[in-house]
Amino acid sequence: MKNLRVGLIGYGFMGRTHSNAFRKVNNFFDVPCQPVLHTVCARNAERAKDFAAKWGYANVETDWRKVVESPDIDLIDIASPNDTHAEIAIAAAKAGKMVMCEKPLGRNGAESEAIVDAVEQAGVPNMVWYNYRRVPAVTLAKQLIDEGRLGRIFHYRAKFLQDWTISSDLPQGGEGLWRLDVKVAGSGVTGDLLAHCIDTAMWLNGGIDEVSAMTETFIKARKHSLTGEVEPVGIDDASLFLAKFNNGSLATFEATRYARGHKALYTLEINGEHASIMWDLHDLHRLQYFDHKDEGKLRGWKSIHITDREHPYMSNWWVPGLQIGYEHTFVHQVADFLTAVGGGHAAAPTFREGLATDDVTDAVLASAASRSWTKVKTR
Ligand code: SOE
Repeated sequence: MKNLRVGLIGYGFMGRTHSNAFRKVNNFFDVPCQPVLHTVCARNAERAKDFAAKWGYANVETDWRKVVESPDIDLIDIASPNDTHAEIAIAAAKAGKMVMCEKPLGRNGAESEAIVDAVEQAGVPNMVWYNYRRVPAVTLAKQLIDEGRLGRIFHYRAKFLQDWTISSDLPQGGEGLWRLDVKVAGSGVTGDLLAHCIDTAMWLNGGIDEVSAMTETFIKARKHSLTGEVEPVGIDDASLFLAKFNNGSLATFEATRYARGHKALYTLEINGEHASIMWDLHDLHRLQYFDHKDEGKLRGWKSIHITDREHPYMSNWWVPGLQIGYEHTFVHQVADFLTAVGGGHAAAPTFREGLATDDVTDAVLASAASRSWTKVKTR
């Protein structure tokens, strides 16, 4: 089996989810390559060393350019803050490396377009870590839709609710809080949370044609962790939008970090002509399914426990009835990436698909700013 030497840039929460996936994938999936944790790169050398020791990286580096240029690295995995994605991804592509990148791909469509151009010109495999596609229940939803079981789709409804930024004492910027700094993040919940909902939605139900959005920044100024000054907040704290899909179906999307009591509640519902689907991240191993074709007196919502061998990915894990969780979605993503690369195929979601999501988030922000319906850019 071929070794695939990984250079990880960034060691935060996402660096951990990715590292765990690289380590586990060969234990559970028959894939053509074996990821080797070659180098972890981050600005803080001491913490990078601790991370390397904990996760098994052989080397530590503080300059990402050295990792990108190293002939000993095959794959650059970008898990650093959003403002670093474009520069690293473009350099990695030019160096002929495979590139994986955390979501959102860029801080906006223009940045993502430059990244897409770079990987497509270089012809290197690439993938964005939109991990929720790889929740077995969500993958099953995709199969059911593609099999035509829902028939014509009328409605799509998605929400991603959190509550961790309600306190006005919470600073913006710096490690752990860069998601609140618009210069680093690009946007607030639109790029951080709605991007997940949009990626899943377009995968399940096709492209989005136009949107009408409303955003709000509830806390207008916060102390910046790096400058110590109270500075205006440029991110959206909440973002809601109506959308029309290319297939004619209507949608509502909502994301906020101000829904007290909700830590990471991603839910989606799809209503078709024949059947409906509901899914909830807090109960991620279940798919709620209603089929109008069922016999009348027994017709009702089914709660399908997605743990059987015929469910997506599940034959690779334990035995029927035993469920898996959040971290496994990243293992699935690595497994799919390695299988695709081994077979000479593109691994979805490609950077081009990541760009399509950023085009929608751009339209959402533009619509909120102009208070009008806005077409999503077509490419
Ligand atoms: C934000 O809190 C966050 O960590 C996102 O950045 C992730 O993409 C999401 O999956 C969970 O929430």
